[in-house]
Amino acid sequence: MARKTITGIRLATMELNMGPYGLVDRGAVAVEDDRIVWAGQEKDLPAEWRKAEAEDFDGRLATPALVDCHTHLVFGGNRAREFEMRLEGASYEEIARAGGGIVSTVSATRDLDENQLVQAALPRLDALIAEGVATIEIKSGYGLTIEDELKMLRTARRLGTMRQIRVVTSYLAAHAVPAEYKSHADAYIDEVVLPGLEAAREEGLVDAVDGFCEGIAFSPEQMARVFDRARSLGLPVKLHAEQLSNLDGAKLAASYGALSADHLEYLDEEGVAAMTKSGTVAVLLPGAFYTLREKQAPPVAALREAGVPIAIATDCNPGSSPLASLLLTINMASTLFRLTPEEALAGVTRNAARALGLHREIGTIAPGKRVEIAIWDVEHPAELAYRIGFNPLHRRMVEAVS
Ligand code: DI6
Ligand code: FE
Repeated sequence: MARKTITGIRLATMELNMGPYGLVDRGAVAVEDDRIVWAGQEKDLPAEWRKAEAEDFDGRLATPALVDCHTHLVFGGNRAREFEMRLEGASYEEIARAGGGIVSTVSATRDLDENQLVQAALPRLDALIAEGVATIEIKSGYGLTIEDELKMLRTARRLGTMRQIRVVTSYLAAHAVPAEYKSHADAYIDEVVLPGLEAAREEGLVDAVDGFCEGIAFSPEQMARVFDRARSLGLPVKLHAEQLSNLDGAKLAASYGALSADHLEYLDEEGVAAMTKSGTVAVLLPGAFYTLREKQAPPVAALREAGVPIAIATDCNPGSSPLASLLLTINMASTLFRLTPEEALAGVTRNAARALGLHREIGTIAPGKRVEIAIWDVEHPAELAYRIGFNPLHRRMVEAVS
């Protein structure tokens, strides 16, 4: 049994009901193998632990390792030309309807094999790891054939074996209607989305089922058909909802007990109420809001008031959020959405873990949780939200099961 202590740290445990950030000055953590067994003030460290091997961090800040709970990390090509077109006046929706947008990344992704997709995704993954990320969610959704969706999910799983990081996958074949099914979205669902889900499930490639509920993608009725199949397979669901307009996607997701509803710029009061009731996490994506120069911010005050857990994520993707920095995302969530730095940090730790259904395992520093801790060269946790383009990570501590 590997026992050790971590001392000389200022602990932002991010535990609820422990005051701001769950802060413990002059803190210490005791670990056994891959589990935290004790956390508190160093002076209270139980006697049995005082003889254990100790690693001292000179007063640095410790937080739970970060969780990026919404990414499209695996894709081919890039969309810099589309970025230029938007700057020349075209809107995201116009580009999508003209066959650009998501569908253009689909061609670039279909052209790559699994090895090439791994090579394309690794630099983005490494950038996130360098900022203390230890869990990442990765979606499919740029393949849109059964084989290409499976290829994306296999790539995601493989990335999880190449680095010390937990990869959680979401099946997102209902991301866009591919050109070969133009105006035949229902046939696409029947012939690709549903059988692909069965195949991916069979191969152990799916942790959750996602969709894009929007005028340029799938209707709530169509998403309900996908969610029915997820339910019959025992898979949790989540949804890109209310990003560009309000189709009551969050209500639909909540009615299936969704883990999360994501984006939510156009969420209304009824949607907030439905999410409150189902315990669905609101995943806010300031990178997409910023990139698309969206004017309407998600209803943060209403979510806060209703007690809906708020997570934030990079949404790393080649179109609406070419962002591979979770630290910058924290800053954007505070500046653009007015999340407090404490809410923003909870959004990439405790609540992001909840959005993935992993809140019993990770997301706070507390007995029973896994040893996934980030040590930072800062004094106060608010510095993580306040700085821009600065990475103060000192150490990402991830104890693998031995
Ligand atoms: N909403 C988004 O912001 C991403 N997917 C989605 O459903 C964008 C994906 C892309 O533009 O490639
Ligand atoms: Fe997304």
